[in-house]
Amino acid sequence: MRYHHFEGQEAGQIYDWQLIKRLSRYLSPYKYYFISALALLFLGSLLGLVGPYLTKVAIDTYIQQQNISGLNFIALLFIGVILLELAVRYGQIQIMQYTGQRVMQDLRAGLFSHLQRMTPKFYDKQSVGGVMSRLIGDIEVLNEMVTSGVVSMLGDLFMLLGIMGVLLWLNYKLALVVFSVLPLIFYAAQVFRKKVRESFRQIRARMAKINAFLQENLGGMTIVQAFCRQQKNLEQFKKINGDYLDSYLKTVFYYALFFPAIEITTALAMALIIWYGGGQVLQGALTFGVLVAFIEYTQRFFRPINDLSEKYNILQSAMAAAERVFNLLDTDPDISSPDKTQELEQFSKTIEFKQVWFAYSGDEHVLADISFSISKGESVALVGLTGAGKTSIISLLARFYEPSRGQIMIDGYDVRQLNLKQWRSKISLVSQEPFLFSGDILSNIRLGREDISPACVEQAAREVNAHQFISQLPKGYYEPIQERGANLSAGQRQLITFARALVFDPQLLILDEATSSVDSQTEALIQDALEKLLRGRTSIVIAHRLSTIQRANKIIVLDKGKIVEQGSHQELLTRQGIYYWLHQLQFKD
Ligand code: M5T
Ligand code: MG
Repeated sequence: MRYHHFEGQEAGQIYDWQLIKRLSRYLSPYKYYFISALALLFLGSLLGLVGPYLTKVAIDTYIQQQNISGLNFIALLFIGVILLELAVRYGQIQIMQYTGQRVMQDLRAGLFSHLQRMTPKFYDKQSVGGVMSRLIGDIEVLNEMVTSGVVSMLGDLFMLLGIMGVLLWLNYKLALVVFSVLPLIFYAAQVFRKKVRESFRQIRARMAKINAFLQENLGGMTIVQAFCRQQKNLEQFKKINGDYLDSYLKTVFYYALFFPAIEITTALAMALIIWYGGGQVLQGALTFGVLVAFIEYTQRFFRPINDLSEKYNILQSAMAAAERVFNLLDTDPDISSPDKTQELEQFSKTIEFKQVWFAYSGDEHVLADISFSISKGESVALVGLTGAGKTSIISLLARFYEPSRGQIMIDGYDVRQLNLKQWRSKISLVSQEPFLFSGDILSNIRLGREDISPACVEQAAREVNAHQFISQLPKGYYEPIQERGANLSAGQRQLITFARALVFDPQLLILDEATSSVDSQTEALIQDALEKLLRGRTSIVIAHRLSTIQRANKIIVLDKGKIVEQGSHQELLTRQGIYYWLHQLQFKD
């Protein structure tokens, strides 16, 4: 289901209703909490109606009769009712907050788990900051709505109806006089609603923009500073920051108009009561107590209306937030396991690319008619200039993207038929940019697989020559790693990702060799590590280092998304084609 931006107001209501219905589904696990909170809310409102009536009784009955003990009783009752109301409201707030927090917790977890299913294609288009603002900001706004906004709106509404009922019961003529100002209020509220709605949508969207901008620029601060982009960035930031302010001020403007309008209407109602009601009292048609009760009730009557518009503020921004959250939840991952999957316990024969075409977007093909095969135990090297499409090939194999034409067959099954999780678990991927998470070295190598013992981790690290530098760190394998591995060198990060690939003992190793230049000693370590990593393993290697390439069973040479040569090192050299030329280039230095 999609939510569109409706122009008309009626459509807006239907639309809000859909969102509220969908939100309330998240309430169902906590429905008993919610129901008891509602019950308390109504009870609280009911108790709130009692005070003015007690005042009326005190004036009209006990003061009239000069009954001191009766007055004492009323005063005590008054205090008792207020204390009870306090207790009820306390309970209501506690339960409501608890429920709201649980719902938000569920929603946040649901959103995160959904985000984990999204493919790179999604993240290519979305800014991390924008997604973050949905996870944190939008859900916070929703939280506000659940805990205070909507629910107290119900209470307010109940209170309004209650007061109207009591007023009519006390004196219907005076009540009608008071109600005569209501059309004014409804009109003001209507205009206000319409205006504020759009600005709230704008506010949320602009906040997301600010988030996205911050996310990107804080992440790339080194580059910003290195290229002296600060001034330029600041200007950009000032611009989006200013846009945000503008839309915020717009709502402030409507508020600044609306609240005084309500105040004036309240004053008008009061004046009417004093004028008409006072006249009635003089004529003896109304008791003094009823007049006082009317004044008190009228004050209580307009207070919720004031509140209602305050709450409306929250509801508006919550609807805008809900819309964005649900839109995100409704974006299906474009790649997932099929309903009926082909189980593949063991990769045992071949991987085959059959006339595969691929475009990241539209029909700008970055891969054209790619066909090759790898048998189990073979090592295949992909070679080609930058941008030739090497990384794209392995992204397809790991099913991060879907080919636009052609098939990728694993042991004779289309990769699309396979259970996605099972297929990925057979692969260890060492990506071109080594990515480390915050945590320690140990957790970065075994990535949450607690069944892999520290001893195993150490063995893998020794194997890929990472143990040496790790053991020199103050805390060894428990040395904390900062976000993205900022406290390690590029070469060290690479060795850790090798250890990670090895410790999972994959049936297929995919290695996108980083081209980062490291010192010759590290280079030798990496070289050696690579050899051990690839030994006897089915692997696809995007290789830049000659020795890695030479050792491959098959070398596939790519140029502008096409396979131009294929064969062993010797075969390709004798052909004297592109490979030969690349080889010559490397040998020169
Ligand atoms: C091949 C384009 C890129 C290039 C071509 C990753 C990525 C690439 N491209 C996109 O449009 N969107 C993307 O997300 O695809 O790119 P590659 O496969 O990454 O090339 P490579 O791995 O052979 O290059 P390199 O530099 O890693 O050796 O035209 O614009
Ligand atoms: Mg690449």
